[in-house]
Amino acid sequence: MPFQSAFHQLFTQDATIAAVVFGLVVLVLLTSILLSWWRRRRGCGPSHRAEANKLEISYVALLLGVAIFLMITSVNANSRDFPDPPRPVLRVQVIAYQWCWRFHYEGQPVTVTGQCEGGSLPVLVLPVGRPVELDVTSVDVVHAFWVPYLRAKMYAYPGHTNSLTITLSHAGRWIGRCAQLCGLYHYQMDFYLQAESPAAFSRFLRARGGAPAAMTR
Ligand SMILES: [Cu+2]
Repeated sequence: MPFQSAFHQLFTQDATIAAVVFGLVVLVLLTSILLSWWRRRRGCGPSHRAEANKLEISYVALLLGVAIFLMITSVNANSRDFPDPPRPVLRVQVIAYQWCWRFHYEGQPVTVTGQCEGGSLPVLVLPVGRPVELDVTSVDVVHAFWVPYLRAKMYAYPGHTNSLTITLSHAGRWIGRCAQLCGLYHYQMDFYLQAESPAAFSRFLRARGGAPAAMTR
C-alpha cells in the first residue's frame, strides 16, 4: 500500500532526526556537567560570562533549519496523490464503542466482538492478498482505529464513516489499539488483526453462518 511506504519513510526520517537531536542534547549536558566538575576541582568557580550570543544564534539557526526541513518533507508527503485503492472484495464495518470494538462483515450474518475489559480481545480476521475495505465508525464518542503494523490510523466518529482499503501481504496476527483518548478505559481498547489464507478465511466465515462464495471474485 503506497501510503504505508510514504509514512514509513517519513517516520524513519523523523525518528532518526529526533534520535540525533536527543543524542546531541545529552552530549552537551554531560559535557557541561563534566566541565563544571573539572573547574570546581581546579578551584575556579563557575564562569561569569552572561552571554554567548554566537553559540546561541548558531543553536537557534540549527534548530530552525531542522524544523523547516521537517515541515517541508511532511507537507510534501501529505500532498502526494496516491492511486485509488483496488475495488474491495469484502467490506467490514469497524464499530468502536466505549470501550471495545465490533467488526461486522457486510452482507454476512457475521459480527465479531470481545471483552476488552476482561482481556479477551476481539479479533478482526481478514483474508491475505484480497483488498478489504474497513468502514470505521463509532456509536458514542470519538475513537481511532490504529494498527501500528499497517502504518495506518483512522478516526472513528459517531454518525460518520471513514473508509480505508487494505491488502494484507501475508498471514499473521498484529495488535491494534484505540489511538484517541476516549474515556476512563481507553487503555483497554485493544484488538487483534489476524490475516488468514483465503481458504482459512472462508472456513472462518462458514463456521459463523456466513457465505464465503459471496466474497471471492
Ligand atoms: Cu479510545
